[in-house]
Order: sequence, then C-alpha cells, then structure tokens
Amino acid sequence: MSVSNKEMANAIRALSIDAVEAAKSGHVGLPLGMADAATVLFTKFLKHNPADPDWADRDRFVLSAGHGSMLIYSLLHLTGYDSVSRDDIRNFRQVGASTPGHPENFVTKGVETTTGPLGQGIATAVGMAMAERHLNARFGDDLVNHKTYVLAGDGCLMEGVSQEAITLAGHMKLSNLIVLFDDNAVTIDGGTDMADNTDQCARFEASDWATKRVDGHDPADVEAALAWAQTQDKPVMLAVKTIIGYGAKRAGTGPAHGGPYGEEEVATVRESIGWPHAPFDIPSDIEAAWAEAGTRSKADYDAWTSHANASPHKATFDNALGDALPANLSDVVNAHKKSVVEGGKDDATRKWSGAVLEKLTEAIPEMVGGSADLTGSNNTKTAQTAPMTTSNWSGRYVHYGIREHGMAAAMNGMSLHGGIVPYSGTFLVFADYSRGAIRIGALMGERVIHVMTHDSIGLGEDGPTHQPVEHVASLRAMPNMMVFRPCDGVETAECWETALRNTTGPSTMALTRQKVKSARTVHTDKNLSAKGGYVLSDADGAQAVIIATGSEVEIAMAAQTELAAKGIPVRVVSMPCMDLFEQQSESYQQETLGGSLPRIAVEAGVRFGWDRWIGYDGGFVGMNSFGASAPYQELYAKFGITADAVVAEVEKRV
Ligand SMILES: Cc1ncc(C[n+]2csc(CCOP(=O)(O)OP(=O)(O)O)c2C)c(N)n1
Repeated sequence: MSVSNKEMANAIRALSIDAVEAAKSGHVGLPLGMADAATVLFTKFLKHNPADPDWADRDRFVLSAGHGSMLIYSLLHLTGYDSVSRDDIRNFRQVGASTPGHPENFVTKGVETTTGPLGQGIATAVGMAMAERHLNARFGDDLVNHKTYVLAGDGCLMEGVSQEAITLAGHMKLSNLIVLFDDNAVTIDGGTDMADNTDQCARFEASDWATKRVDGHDPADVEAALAWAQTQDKPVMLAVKTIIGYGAKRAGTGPAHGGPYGEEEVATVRESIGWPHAPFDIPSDIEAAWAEAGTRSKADYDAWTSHANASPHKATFDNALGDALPANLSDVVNAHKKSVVEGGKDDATRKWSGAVLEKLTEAIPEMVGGSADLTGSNNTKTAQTAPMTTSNWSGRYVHYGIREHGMAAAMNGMSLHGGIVPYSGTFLVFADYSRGAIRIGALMGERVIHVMTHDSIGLGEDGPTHQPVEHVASLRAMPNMMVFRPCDGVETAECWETALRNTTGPSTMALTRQKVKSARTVHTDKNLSAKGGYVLSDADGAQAVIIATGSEVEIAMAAQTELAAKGIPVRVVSMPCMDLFEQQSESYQQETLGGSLPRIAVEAGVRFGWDRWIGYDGGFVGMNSFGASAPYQELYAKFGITADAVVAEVEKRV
C-alpha cells in the first residue's frame, strides 16, 4: 500500500513537535502548517541529490522563515542527507548537533543559506536565481538549468528587504524563482491584521510576478500550482493558505507560532493527525517512502553528470565554481601597480579602484559588479562588464537600482550559488541600510566585496547625512569582515588583490571621493597592504609613530615633514586593514608600531577601536561628531583633522 502525502507530512510534524519539546524551545507552528506543501515540493518537484548535496545543478531550497528550522531538518533527514541524523534531531538546538536554532549553511549540508533574520532568505534567493541565469548564459542548459524555491512567511514579506527583492526579481523576470508564501496570517504577537493588511498577491503582481492562491493542506492543489509555476515566464509566488500549528488546539492563533506546546497539546496534535508512534519514531513504511523520494532526481543527476563530463566547458565550469583565482593574478596586479607608480598621478581612491577593476574584471571572468544607482560615483563599472539584463544574461554588471539591502543580500546569494565573485557599490554611509545582509554574509563566510565610496567628511558638500563617521569602526567591529581603507593607487590595487584572495569572508573597500596624494612612489612587487599595516615612511631615531589610514595618510606624511623641520623624527605607519593587522604576530605588530614609542592615529572617523593600537594615552586626530556641509578642505580644518593637529599631539608626548 502506498504511503500518502499526508502520512509523509505527518512524519515532519511529529519530528518537529518532538524536537521542539525536547529542546524546550523552537518554533513549531510553521512546520506543522507547511508540512503538507513542503512534502509535495520535496517528493514531486525539488531536483536534488542527498548523496551529493553540492551537485552544481541542484534546485536551491531556501527556508526564508528560518525560525521554522525543524521543517528543513526533517526534510533533509527524511530524504537521506547524512548531515542530519535522527540524533541530530533529538538534539535540536544543542551543542555539537547539526540542527542549530536557525538554519546555518556552514553547519548543515543541504541548508543553502543561513536564515533567521526575516526577509534575508527571499532576498538572498534572488541572487541565487540571478546567478543561475548568468551561469546558464555562460555555460548552457546542459550544465546549468535549475530553480530556486523559497518558503517565506508573513514576517519575511513584512520586512522591507523583501520589497527590494521582489521588485528586483520581477524586473529581472526570474522565472526560475518560485516563492511559497506560508499564508497563515499569524505572527508572534497574533493575527497579521494587527499590523498589516497587504494583499500579497496584488503586491507581487504589481512587480510583475505571477501569483496563485493555493490550499496548503490539499496536496493535489499544491501539486497543480507547482506544476503551473514551472510554466511561467516570470517569477512565481504561491500564496499557500495554511493553518499555523495544524493539529493543535491553538491552531491558527498567535500562541501556535512557537515555543514548546507542552505535553497536553502535543498529545492533541498526535491524536488529531493520527500519530500514535513513540517520540522520534517513524514507521518503516513512511521512512521508506521518504527515502525513495530522496532518490527522485537520480536519473537527472546521472544524465547531468554524463553531459557535464562530456562538455568541453566542464573544466572552466569547475574552475568557476571553485574559489580559485587565475594563476597570474599577482602579475596583473603588479603590472598595474608599476604603471600607477610610473604615472605619478594623484587621484581619488574610488578612481584608483575603478582603474584596477578594469584589469581585475578582465582577468577574472567570474567577477560580477554592480551599484545601487551610483555607478559613476562608485567607479564599479568596467569595459568588461556589460549590463546583466533579461536579454543579456551573460552581462556582468547589475544595475541594482536604489536597493542597498537587496543588493547586499543578492550578492550573498550569488556567492552561495557559486560561479560568481560579486562586488558592488554604494556610499559608505548607506552600509547601514544593507547591514543585515552584510552581517549574514560575514557569518556565512562568503567572498562578497562591498565597494563603499565617499568614505568620510572628505566627500564635502553633500553634508552630514552622507558623511560616514562611525561606519569604518562599526564594520571593523563585525567578526570576519575585512575593512580596507587604502591611501592611494598602489594600496588600492593591493587591497583589491587581498580582498579577492580572502575566500572565507566579505570585504569592504572604503574609498575616497576626493583626490589624495600618492604615498607609494617606489614600485615593489610585494603586497605591503596584505599584512594590514606596515611602515610607510621611517625616520632615524624616531621618537613617535603616526598611524594613518586612507586619505589621512597624506596628513600623517605632512606632519612627519613638519616635525622633521622641528627636529622631531617620527615614523609613519599606513594601516589599510586593521583587521589583517590584528592577525599578524605580536612581534610584527610591535616592530611596526615602534614598541613603546608614543603613538598617534589619524583617521577621519571616530576613535572607537583605535585604543588597542595607540593605548588609552595615545593621541587621536579624527571625528567625534557628525560632519557638516562644505568644501572638504574647509571641513578638515573645521574638524581639526590637520597636520598641525597631529604635530601638536606628537609634541605633547615627546
Ligand atoms: C528581522 C527579524 N525580526 C524579528 C524576528 C523575530 N521573529 C521570529 S519569527 C517572527 C514572526 C514571524 O511570523 P511569520 O513569518 O508569519 O511566521 P509564522 O508565525 O508563520 O511561523 C518574528 C517576529 C526575526 N527572526 N527576524
């Protein structure tokens, strides 16, 4: 006798209530409600191979409503992923188990992206779907032809980032993207009507999606809708009507959302779904039906493998999906550095970034750039990167529109998908807008490069709304984020190379709007910025050390000259990446910073974070307020970020 969709779904329900009860925490309402629809998706549509979770052409499934993590853990376990054992489910949310509170892709194979902060998943999925189309254009149907499925809840759709994601996906006509909206009309506080009255179908349709309302507890209806979704020429949103906490007395109400239901309610659920089995126990026929469902893509997998192996593009494809960079990358960067030194020109570091990007995007076909409507200001577009559009998916430049948060999330998705090294631009001050996605990218360890120009009061007339003050410090505070603030053309090239080689996390390039004086006037093939900080200009018998970053290196150098005239020799250290400097040996750090010599830092931002290097008694020349609107030279004078101020700080200490 064959096992029904309902029985298979009940296995998800049972594992989810048992796990949440055992952990005494977790959100069980969603898995109880979405079990029927998710079973249809995983048994009839999702192309995947539990035996090879990294299969390049698998469909991606993103649980955007990450709090419902027991849904995905149950699905992975039941379909045969080694990554989630029955014991891992018994130990839901415990140390050492592959079943953390919210899905973490770096912990659990089969989890495509880390979710939990509502809205991130759907926005990340847009990047995955764009990556799929781009790589399809590059490598063809034989190698890349898959879908991205998203399960999003009311919470995901209320978050602002979802609007950016939905409108971008609609604009890009991502017909490979299918969202199942868990339309249960309940969040934590209660019914959604307390806070929102949006007609979600109308909202998605307004952004050129195809939508359909579906009864989430009728497998035939879900199956028909998912079949219909495959045939659309635009992204699809299925509003899957479900009852949160299906089977419980509290079903359909706020308290159904989460927390352990307690013995009595668990008994009610078991009874109403007809599940008399012991906790964590699954009857063998249901187990077998799930195991068989886990092999549903075997034929596709085998066919793909033989096509792929026969494809003339296979080696390039594998290379693109790996993290490898071209063997000649250092040569490319060194040739560029040499030409910068020989040119003897002064320019803004954003311009230098644009110049080195011309060479990098030529050498690295996986680089896909973009900007949130500031292309000309961010200097992120190169001759190599034609716009990515619905009629030219092979393009390598995304006009993200004014969607900083969606852009950062989409870049995470591209990087997770593989085959793309994403970078994009906006003004540094707007890092705050994209912070949710930047942070998840750092947590996941994705190589995503955020070009953030206009990095201080040095942007001038646009004023304090646009002038970052605390941003460099706050991004430095983020674990696993490399913040680069190069001082000239040579350092900018070195920082780009270092960021590209950093395959285990994101980087931020903080770049000036204004022209800066070149500090590196002698060529060396050595990447001096790679250690984060280095002696830029030494002096015999130095009595103090001035540490500077970016545009303030020029001020440090001027102070050094002034002090020399006064008979006070000082060393200047350039510190383009404090995070990398922190990773060096203590002896290198001490040697570079001159041991016990007094230290003075100069940076057009807040002091926060600098005390570690200059000491509580060190000197700091920077900002301790918001900026102002005026020509930048006047602002540097107004806020006292000058060579004279640095000189005074040194003189106080020698
Ligand atoms: C950005 C963000 N804000 C708040 C939360 C806390 N939170 C977790 S689940 C949830 C409610 C989600 O409601 P819904 O998406 O309808 O999920 P359901 O109640 O259907 O499980 C909230 C507010 C979060 N995880 N992320």
